[in-house]
Amino acid sequence: TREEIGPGAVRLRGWALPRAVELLAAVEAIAAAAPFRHMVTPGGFEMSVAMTNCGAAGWVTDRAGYRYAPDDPLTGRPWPPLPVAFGDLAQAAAGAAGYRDFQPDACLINRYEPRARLTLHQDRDERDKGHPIVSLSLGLPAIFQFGGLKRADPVRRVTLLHGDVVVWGGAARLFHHGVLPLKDGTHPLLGKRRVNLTLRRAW
Ligand code: MD5
Ligand code: FE
Repeated sequence: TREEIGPGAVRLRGWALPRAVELLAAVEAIAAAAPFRHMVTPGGFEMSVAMTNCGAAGWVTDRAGYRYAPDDPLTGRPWPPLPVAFGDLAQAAAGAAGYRDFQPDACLINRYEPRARLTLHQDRDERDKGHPIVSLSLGLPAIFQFGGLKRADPVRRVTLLHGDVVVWGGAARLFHHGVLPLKDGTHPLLGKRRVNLTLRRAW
């Protein structure tokens, strides 16, 4: 089911369910080459969410700032390639939401364990903010919050479940958003974890 949850933001409930097992196998393979790690913010805080990337561009943060980088700072090697299936899935989801010809070059993979969270922020490190971001949720449910262009704008909460896909485009592309601390639980496929894949056009 396709629901507009904000201006330009479309949730496709359960859209990735038929592909969940294959997506998770691909994530395992990526993490074997580019392990999940807790990056440090420019302010010096270790993030509670563990991250890795695949694709030509990978999102990184350290004391020097936020940016996209061609190489994994942990291994010194390029990020693992973006699986063709990820690109195809993202393009199909973007198309279903009304965004033509989406060609991602980056996939940030976020791993949440109980209590991990993402504080309210905007995604501003991509060169052309005209491209949407496709987000796929797997594992434990998350309470996602999104507000508006201004940090102080009121926030709405939506629950994102295993298999849900959200395409963030239009005005929502630059809305502030975050994830509340993950509630404890056990998912049949992922155990005590939530994994979110964001497919992006970084460069
Ligand atoms: C997550 N990840 O669930 C989210 C999904 C991130 C991040 O926020 O930066 O890694 S992406 C949600 C998103 C992206 C772009 C715009 C908006 C939401 N929005 O306007 O609300 O791990
Ligand atoms: Fe974000």
